[in-house]
Amino acid sequence: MAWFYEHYRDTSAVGIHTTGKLHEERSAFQAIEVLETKGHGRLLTLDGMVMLTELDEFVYHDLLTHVPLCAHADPKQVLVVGGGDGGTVREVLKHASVERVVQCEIDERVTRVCQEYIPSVAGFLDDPRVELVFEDAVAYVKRHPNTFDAILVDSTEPIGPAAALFGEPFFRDLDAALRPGGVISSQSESPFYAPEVIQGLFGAVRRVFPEVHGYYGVIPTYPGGGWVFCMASHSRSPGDLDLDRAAALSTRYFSPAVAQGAFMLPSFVRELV
Ligand code: AG3
Repeated sequence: MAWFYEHYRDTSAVGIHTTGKLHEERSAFQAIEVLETKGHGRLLTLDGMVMLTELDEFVYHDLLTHVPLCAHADPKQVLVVGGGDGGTVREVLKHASVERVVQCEIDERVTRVCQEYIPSVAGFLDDPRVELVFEDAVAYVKRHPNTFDAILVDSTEPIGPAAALFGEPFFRDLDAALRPGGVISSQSESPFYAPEVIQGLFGAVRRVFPEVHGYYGVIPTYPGGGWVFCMASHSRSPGDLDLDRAAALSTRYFSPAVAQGAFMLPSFVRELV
């Protein structure tokens, strides 16, 4: 039995006990692997980095999705940037107000592989409200001004094509793609191992949006475990969270208390956002 390790910045490693390889390929964009594990269900890696395990993906997908959607007054049109595994879309679909969710993923192979091997995550993409787009979200967003109520940035590490998803020009385009009252969220990396990525991202977002709020959760299979998220808009703040809607969702991590508590940041995280 082999162990999978993601070595992080030559500083630490996440280790997961694997029991077999279900799939391995090199797409036009990256190496894609799905591994069976002893205690984490199935594991998806891209270029050797953990994207999700079935054990803990719910924490990440709940936070990225339900926090901004519950802060929005009435989200109908939602865009997921990246997120090719379908986990964010699965959570978006839990919101009764949502009429359409577009998943814009650059690498179609990620979605197809997850549909085949990780149906607990990708098995909701055939819902009639879902539209799958396979192209670089940087270009897609530019062509869709004033379209979405919420845009959820489910990116990989800021390397290669994903690097653009952490910069000010992209957030300006997201702002233009939002309808009035719109809100965005973005996964924002590890405060232990990538503090400068967090600072860079929040700095860029603050130059575009007046309301910018960091929140935090623990995803054990990501480097360092603790993980930061960003919510931004022109008008919506944590005080606008609809706690009744939060309570009505069927979720394993998210709850009204979590919706509010996630914004209560440890001091060393507060300094970064
Ligand atoms: N998005 C990737 C988060 C970053 C993980 N980083 C790492 N393992 N070094 C997750 C995609 C889930 N939809």
